[in-house]
Amino acid sequence: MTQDSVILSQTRVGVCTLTLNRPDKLNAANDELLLTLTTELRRAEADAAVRVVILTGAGRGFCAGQDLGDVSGRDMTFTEHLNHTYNPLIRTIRTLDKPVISAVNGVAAGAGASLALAGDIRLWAQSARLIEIFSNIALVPDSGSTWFLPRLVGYSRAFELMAFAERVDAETALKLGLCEHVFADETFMDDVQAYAERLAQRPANALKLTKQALGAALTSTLDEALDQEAALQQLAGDHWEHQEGVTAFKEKRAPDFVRAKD
Ligand code: T3D
Repeated sequence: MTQDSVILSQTRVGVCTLTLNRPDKLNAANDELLLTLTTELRRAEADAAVRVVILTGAGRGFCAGQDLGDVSGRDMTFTEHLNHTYNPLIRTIRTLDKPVISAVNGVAAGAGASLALAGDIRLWAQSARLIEIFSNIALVPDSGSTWFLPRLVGYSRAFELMAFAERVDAETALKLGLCEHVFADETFMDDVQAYAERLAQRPANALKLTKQALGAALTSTLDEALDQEAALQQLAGDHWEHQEGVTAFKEKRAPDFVRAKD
């Protein structure tokens, strides 16, 4: 476990857990937290021992968005600040060549809601809630919320959630498709770790390329997506993982995508 004042990092069985660590403020984000988190994500990407990354929060919150105590006297405009901190973080999550799980253990508000939505997979604790809270302080949703939310729930529902800063509980989030699974609070991080370890057994190269293909397809035409699939399939097909998958099928055994080598 590496211990930092704002981000805790621990790697176990191929799974790196990065924990936002400002529990007294529900992990509200200051610049140090945002920049350190981005650096830690890149570190996890470069570490061959890491196959899956979990983002979660210490204490009872996931992330309460921008630390509002940290704003006055700032020597950056809003635009500069977003471009310096939140936007690189969100881009890093979405382009990381490993799956990122948002493990939403508690309230996710403002940019914290964006962070909760940014993961490739979103797992929620029963008591988690998401609030597009920006309009309460007369700001525009940022850090990707305007991109993520309408794609998940449709334009008008997204607008309503943003306009009224509605609280979305876990049951509603599951119905709306804001999360894939909800786990009991008591066993949440054990359940998330077990899920992540299962994901870590899957073929890492194929998942990296799948993430790339899905990311591109979200903004492409069908023709472009077909071309992209054809190009990426070559990279997947040439990789040892593919050989292992086919061999395992023929030998009627489970494939070993972690230890098998070319
Ligand atoms: O570049 C830019 O700056 C623009 C980017 C903007 C991105 C954004 O995220 S804007 C949105 C900022 N976030 C908020 O407006 C959320 C503010 N927080 C809340 O409304 C509530 O705390 C929650 C609804 C999230 C949770 O409510 P509750 O009742 O569960 O907890 P609480 O008692 O309000 O908070 C617990 C503590 O955390 C409390 O401190 P205290 O009184 O015990 O010492 C509270 O002040 C602190 N806290 C919560 N959120 C923030 C925070 N401190 C600083 N900044 C926060 N965002």
